[in-house]
Amino acid sequence: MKTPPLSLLHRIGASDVASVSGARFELRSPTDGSLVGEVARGAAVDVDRAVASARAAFAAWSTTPAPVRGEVMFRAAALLEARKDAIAEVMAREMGKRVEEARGDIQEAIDTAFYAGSEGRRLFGHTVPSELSEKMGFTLRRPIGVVGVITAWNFPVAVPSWKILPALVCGNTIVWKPAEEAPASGAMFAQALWDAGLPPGALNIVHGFGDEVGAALVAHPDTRVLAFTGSTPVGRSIAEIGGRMLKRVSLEMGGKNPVIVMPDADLGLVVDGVLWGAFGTAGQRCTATSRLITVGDAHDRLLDELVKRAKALRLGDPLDAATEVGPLVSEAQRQRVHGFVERAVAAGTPLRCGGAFPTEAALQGGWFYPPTIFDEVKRGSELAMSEVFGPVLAVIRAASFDEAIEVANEVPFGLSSSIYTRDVNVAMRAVHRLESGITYVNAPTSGAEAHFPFGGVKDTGNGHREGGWAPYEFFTETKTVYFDYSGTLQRAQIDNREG
Ligand code: UN1
Repeated sequence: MKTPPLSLLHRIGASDVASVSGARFELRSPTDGSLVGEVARGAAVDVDRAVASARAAFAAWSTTPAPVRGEVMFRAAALLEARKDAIAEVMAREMGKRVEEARGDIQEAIDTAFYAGSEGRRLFGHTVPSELSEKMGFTLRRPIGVVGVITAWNFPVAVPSWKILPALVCGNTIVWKPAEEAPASGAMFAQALWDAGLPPGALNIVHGFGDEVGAALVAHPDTRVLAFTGSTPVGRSIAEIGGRMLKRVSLEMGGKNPVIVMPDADLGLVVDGVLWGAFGTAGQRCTATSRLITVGDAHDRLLDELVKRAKALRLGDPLDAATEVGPLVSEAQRQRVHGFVERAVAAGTPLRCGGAFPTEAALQGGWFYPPTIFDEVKRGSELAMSEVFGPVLAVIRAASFDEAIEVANEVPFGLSSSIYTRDVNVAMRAVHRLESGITYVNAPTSGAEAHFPFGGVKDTGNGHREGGWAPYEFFTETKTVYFDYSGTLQRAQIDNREG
């Protein structure tokens, strides 16, 4: 099954263009190292052109009626549906996600497109009585301008859709830097929008690397809004630069998501949920389950079965339907993950499975890493505190519910969390006490749906949410309108106090 390498260019206005410098980079499959494509490698000058294109497109797009903007989303959703298999295959080839999960990634964008399309017929403001007679007030939402979007490789279509589709429905125009590890499926997502009638320039793409394209996009005086998914250090620097330039910045960053298992939990359900949460997408999710906090004797009744099932997960080609865990995205990522494992082993942490590069001949061409479980992980240790972004689960014992909550909350991140229990009182207490933007009850830490707010607290985010209704606030400015139809000067705070 040899597919010819792709050739990806930037998209600026209506044209596919090479970099001004002519530079390109290679996109290689993490499964077998084969050449997936060659991609234009952008720089600041390419970003300048793309931002100019987005600025030029703003006048017409921002004054297109929002319901009409929404109709583009509906048409794009239909095209994404029709192209789902083709995009999923490219996604699996370029970044190693299993095809079934890749299809889910694209479905999340389709769901987001339907939501965004219908939001074009809402974009509600408020109507509020005035304190003066024959006067009223209301708010409306105005587009802001050019949005710079920078996204990660692990959800190459879903996560960009969370930013790009609401931003467009709100009337903004965009310059997007897809992740350099997954630009091809991203470009296919964008193509659906253009084919759906999105006018040239409303969405521009500049491919390339963070320090060359991302940095230029962040520092450009004409990107009034920045929306980023990636690491906390990069997000922090975007917030610093954006802060100085008074940009609006939305950040979606790391996680160290816990599952708490109470002794009364349905342990079969826990095992299924933890395997999916920890090893789905080879653990390369912001929402991955990376800590399993067991309360009391749940630990001993759970662990052997969990380890047995983790060992049985089948590593392999993400395009093969029988595969349960695909490769990691790159050699650098595999080395990074293995570094965490080596340091934990050196510290004497009991390794229950995984922890070494696979030896099977069929897996030698790619960046495979087996599901890895460490037991008796110490509170405060590196493995208990740091995001690994790979298939590595840290099991931590807690003596009580209170201690489990303390453990869950003692990391710098706060994206997702979960508790398994049959006791509704305990579940509701956990919901209120867990420091995270998302909490699941009797379900794993991954599984966000497109119509709910998504985002985290502490070092995971800066207070914004994607998904559902939240981004429509973020991507618009509120205008307050006072409408006085009295025909006289009415002074607020003064004339209504005359008695
Ligand atoms: C991410 O990992 O950046 O809930 C997004 C989930 C997915 C989205 C994850 N629906 O895991």
